[in-house]
Amino acid sequence: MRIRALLIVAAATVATAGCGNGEPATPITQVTSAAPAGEGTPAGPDLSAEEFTDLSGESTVVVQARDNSFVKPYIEVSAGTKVDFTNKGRNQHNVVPVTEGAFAQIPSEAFQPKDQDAITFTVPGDYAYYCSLHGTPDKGMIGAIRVLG
Ligand SMILES: [Cu+2]
Repeated sequence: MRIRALLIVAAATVATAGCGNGEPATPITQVTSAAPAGEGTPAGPDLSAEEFTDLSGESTVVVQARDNSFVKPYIEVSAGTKVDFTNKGRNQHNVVPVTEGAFAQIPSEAFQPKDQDAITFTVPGDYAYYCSLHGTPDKGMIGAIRVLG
């Protein structure tokens, strides 16, 4: 009897949770979409001349942060690939998308030496990033993930 009563309470809670104030629930996803190029897009690196290492077909790939560069800096992956950013350096780094909000940035507090943080890229597009401690959006410690459709 006691268990059944608890289940009923739980079901009632679930039923009301979604419609509290009438606003649609906002899905939380790590990767939203690559912002379209054009007005309002911050200046990023020109990727047209860069050689991208083809890692398509892998479910997980690793990008190392060293002192002070990303290895490999330009990679091509399939949609849905998990990219493990690993700090192999002796200094803290960070991973900041050039297009704000293109993906969740990895702050330096979470990217000390030996730290690893994964970002799964699901939406095709180019995701340029940089370490703001050792670079700018188009110079220094920079890289890009090209997500294929
Ligand atoms: Cu850095």
